[in-house]
Amino acid sequence: MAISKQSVYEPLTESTAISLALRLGLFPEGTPLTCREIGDGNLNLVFHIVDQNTNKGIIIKQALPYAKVVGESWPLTLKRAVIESNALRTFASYVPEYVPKVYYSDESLAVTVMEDLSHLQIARKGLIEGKTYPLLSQHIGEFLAKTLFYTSDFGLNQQQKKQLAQSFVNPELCKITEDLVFTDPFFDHDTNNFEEELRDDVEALWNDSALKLETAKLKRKFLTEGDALLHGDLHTGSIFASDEETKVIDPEFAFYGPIGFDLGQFFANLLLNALSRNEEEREPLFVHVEKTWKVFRETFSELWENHNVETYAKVPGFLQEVLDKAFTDAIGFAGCEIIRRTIGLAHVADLDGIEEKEKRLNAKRHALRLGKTLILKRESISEIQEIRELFAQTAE
Ligand code: SR1
Ligand code: MG
Repeated sequence: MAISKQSVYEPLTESTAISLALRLGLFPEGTPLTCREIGDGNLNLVFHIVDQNTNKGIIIKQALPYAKVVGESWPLTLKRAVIESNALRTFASYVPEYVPKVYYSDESLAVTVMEDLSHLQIARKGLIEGKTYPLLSQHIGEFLAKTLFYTSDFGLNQQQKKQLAQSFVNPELCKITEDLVFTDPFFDHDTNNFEEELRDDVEALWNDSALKLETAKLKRKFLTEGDALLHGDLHTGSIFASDEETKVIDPEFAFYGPIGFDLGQFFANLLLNALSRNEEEREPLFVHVEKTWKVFRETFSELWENHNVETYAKVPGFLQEVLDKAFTDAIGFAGCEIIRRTIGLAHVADLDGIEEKEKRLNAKRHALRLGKTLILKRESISEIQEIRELFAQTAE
């Protein structure tokens, strides 16, 4: 679908978003439409447009030329909108059931028009309310195994893979992750944000050279390894869910990176939710971590056996080597994500929303110990069930 004249970027309002939807022919002229800006993320505008007659809607997402969470002082490329719509389309070619349909995208307006998922709930919100989403780990395990396998050198021939990787070079958004996940929280940097009562714990972390060395190794993997097309920001706020359905949204951080990264971010955000719960309510989160890995491993292995285009695929031990590395890296990346969501720039409502101060501070101290342990011990962890043991051991 094309719009008649060349679009010029300007941030949409609720009223110009309706005009755009009509201009695109997504609703017949004269349809009674309502529009609300519902973006609650760190970076973008999100408009929900609904036909009052049918109650059917669409979403128009627009990138702003700066990071909303900080303000206009932090300029940010609009190209991320193209990355996002292309990533959604690429993922849809492998797992259409796990991503919203993209109806239209426009590079100059930095918009992606997509399926309305308002019958689902953002998984972070639901998990904070105590929901468990029984199929979440089955779906995310499959989503990750298929998208990572089919965009890697195991699922694509090397020429196609390199061309795809080229179209997902995403330096500005990767830099956000390099800084906010892998660097700033481990140094006394002005982007950090934590309660003064945590200062001793945070300073201990800044002075821990063993931790810094292991984090440097993980950052290097993120900087240099281009295994497969990643979502790049797979926290529970990037997932819509219900008891039956799961949809992954917001892949504006997509790029070619290490296979374990998305797994690690997802594990971390499940564990951050577990940290916010009372002990007796944590089990569903541990089960999700374990099942995500199990489903990922089984699905990836099945694809490896039946669809691998790499000549060395059948060499005994190669699959195990790839899985072992993804597992170890994922645990380390999870540790970095837990630490940065606790003391870095972008927090999570799971922890910040704990109203009672002592309880919140204790959960955050536990998060810092758990994150550090996952980074330092990742190479000696061989079974996913060990994560729940480390969670318990780092409680006090
Ligand atoms: C300035 S952006 C802060 C965070 O929000 C995004 O969702 C990413 O997680 C990023 O690190
Ligand atoms: Mg996002």
